Amino acid sequence: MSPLVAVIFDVDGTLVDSERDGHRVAFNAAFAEAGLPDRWDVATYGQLLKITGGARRLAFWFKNAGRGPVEADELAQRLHKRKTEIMRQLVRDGRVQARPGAHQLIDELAASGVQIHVATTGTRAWVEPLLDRIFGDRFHTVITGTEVSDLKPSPAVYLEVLARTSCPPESAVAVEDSANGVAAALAAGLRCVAAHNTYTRDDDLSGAALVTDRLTDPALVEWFRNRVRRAR
Ligand code: XBP
Ligand code: MG
Repeated sequence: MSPLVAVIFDVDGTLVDSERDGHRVAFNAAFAEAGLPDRWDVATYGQLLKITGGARRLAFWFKNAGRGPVEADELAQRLHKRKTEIMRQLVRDGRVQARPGAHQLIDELAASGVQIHVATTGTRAWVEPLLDRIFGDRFHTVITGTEVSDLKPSPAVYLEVLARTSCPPESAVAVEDSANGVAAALAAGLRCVAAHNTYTRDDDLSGAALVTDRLTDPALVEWFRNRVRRAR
């Protein structure tokens, strides 16, 4: 097995618990401000998470509600812009928290000399302040949905990290929480470990080398320790 040189983290649902009390709240606030009756409850939002990317999620919703494709896309773009501003404010207000164990895992990997990167579908305008606020200066390369033309399950965001860091896929591992994320990592040729959460516990994560329900799982910590030791 190739030595572990880099670990690439997903953000939403993996490093932070951001969906239910972050993005969902921001989408609903944007609907309300625009005078629209649409609201996403916790269960509905869970279903919509199958569509990655906030603007694509909105467009899918509006089309499903019977709006024409052009109107749905325009409305989605406009609302997503506002949703992104609201999400930035939620981040500033400290409403999005690290997933338990995220700091410890990052600290241990950093101490072992592994490079740590981020590959997310989310928008850079909220991703950057969020990572700065919660994790500080921990990440070497951060690629977001803003820089790539195709979102997970496309491998584009992972391929971009690998290209920019000149890292071969067999020397890196992705950490994900969802079926779309695992599919994206595997399609980029990466190994992947998955820590699902409430929203993704029924996702098919079987392509991952290890599946757990928490970042604090000793099996996950041990999995990395073994590979880091081998790298040295
Ligand atoms: C996360 C997403 C994102 C967020 C919302 O998926 O799909 O769209 O839900 O962020 P992953 P934006 O964790 O697989 O990267 O509104 O900025 O898109
Ligand atoms: Mg995710």
